[in-house]
Amino acid sequence: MLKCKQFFLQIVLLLLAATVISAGEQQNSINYDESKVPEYILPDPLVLSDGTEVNETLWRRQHRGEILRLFEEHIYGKSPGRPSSMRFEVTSVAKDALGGKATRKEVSVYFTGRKDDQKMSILIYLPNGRARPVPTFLALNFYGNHTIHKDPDITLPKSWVRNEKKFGITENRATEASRGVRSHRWPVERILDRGYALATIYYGDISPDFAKGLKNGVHSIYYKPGQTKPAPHEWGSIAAWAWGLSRAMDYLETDDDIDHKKVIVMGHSRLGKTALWAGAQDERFAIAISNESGCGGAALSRRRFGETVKQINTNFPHWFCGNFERYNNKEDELPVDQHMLIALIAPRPVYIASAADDLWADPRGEFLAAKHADAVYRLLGTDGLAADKMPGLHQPVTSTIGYHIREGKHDVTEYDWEKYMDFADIHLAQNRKQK
Ligand code: GTR
Repeated sequence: MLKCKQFFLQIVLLLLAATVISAGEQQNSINYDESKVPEYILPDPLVLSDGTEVNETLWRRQHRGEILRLFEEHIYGKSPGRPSSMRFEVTSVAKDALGGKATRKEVSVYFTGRKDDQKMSILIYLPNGRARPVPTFLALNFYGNHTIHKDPDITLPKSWVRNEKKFGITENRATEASRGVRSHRWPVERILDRGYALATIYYGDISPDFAKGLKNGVHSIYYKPGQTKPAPHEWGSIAAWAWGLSRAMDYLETDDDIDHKKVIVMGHSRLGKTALWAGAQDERFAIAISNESGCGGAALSRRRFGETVKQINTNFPHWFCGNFERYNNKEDELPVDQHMLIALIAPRPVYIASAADDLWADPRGEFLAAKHADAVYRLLGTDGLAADKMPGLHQPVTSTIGYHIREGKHDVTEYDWEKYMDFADIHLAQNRKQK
């Protein structure tokens, strides 16, 4: 019996050692040293493969579409369009929410038109006492609409939620315990005071964020009989979340309280990647904002600094399309890099934000992608990015490509929001007097 126990213990120790070594190896293979960034050549968004230089007409008529298709085919996967039978239902309107400051609306989007099928819920806060329609921030959230504010009347999501003990989520179900737990990332009152509306959706309503979850979310509406996962060129989760943002835009266009020419799509981290992809594909978004989106978002993949293509495809195999795996450790073979994603948003304003301690997301790579999108923005007649060098901490750049890096870690702070609203004030040319 004793021998058996010792044997068992040895096996456990061996397994443990193996895990530590492989975690260590993984850690070592992540580069945080600027001097070790390999040399790389970025694809030029303004030169065709046969050497032809792209002028404004060629960009607008042809080349923009070609680049968009490369991102679809190799990175995010192709998404379907607007479902023909989709329906919206305003399920509640409270004109005296948040102590009278706001009108709160909740809207159900039934993707197939059927109430008992796939649906998402949009939570909207409109500022009271302001002329309508109002410009609006649209952003997905990570744990449910009820986590962005303590407001007791926000409906809890019914879809799968990631377990998080500190938020009181244990059985993949939202509970009362998580009301307001993420409110520090959502300065709702301040957004309203500055004359903006906020629309938010729980991203899991669109597609639950785990590899096997692609069976359950909106993907399932589109599978052919017997299909259980997307084909290698079809949409992964990020594309599905971006698709959800476009469906929200479909609704916002019908809502007279919302200035649908002034909808700003914003997101943090994986949802920052999503906001950029949504902004790139859907030209109805007036502004796109990426908060620390990193690898597969604003950061250049070829730098291989912090999170790499291989890391992200290994840890999150469902985020991108199957084809993206071809580029694990082969970043130089990618037909595009992320500066071209930003360029797809041109000439609409775009804001890229980094945090100094968030090296995993490669702040310098995020800035450089913004910088290398500048040529396209200038070709289309804007002032591009008004910074040659990476600015210091808390020195926001507010040209048509905006950028800041703040101190601190991976998060969304009030500082970030203030800068986004300043940027929106400038570029939507309104609200300035009312601040
Ligand atoms: C990390 C991931 C990042 C970023 C982040 C997030 O684990 O490696 O690319 O997306 O998650 O979304 O919070």
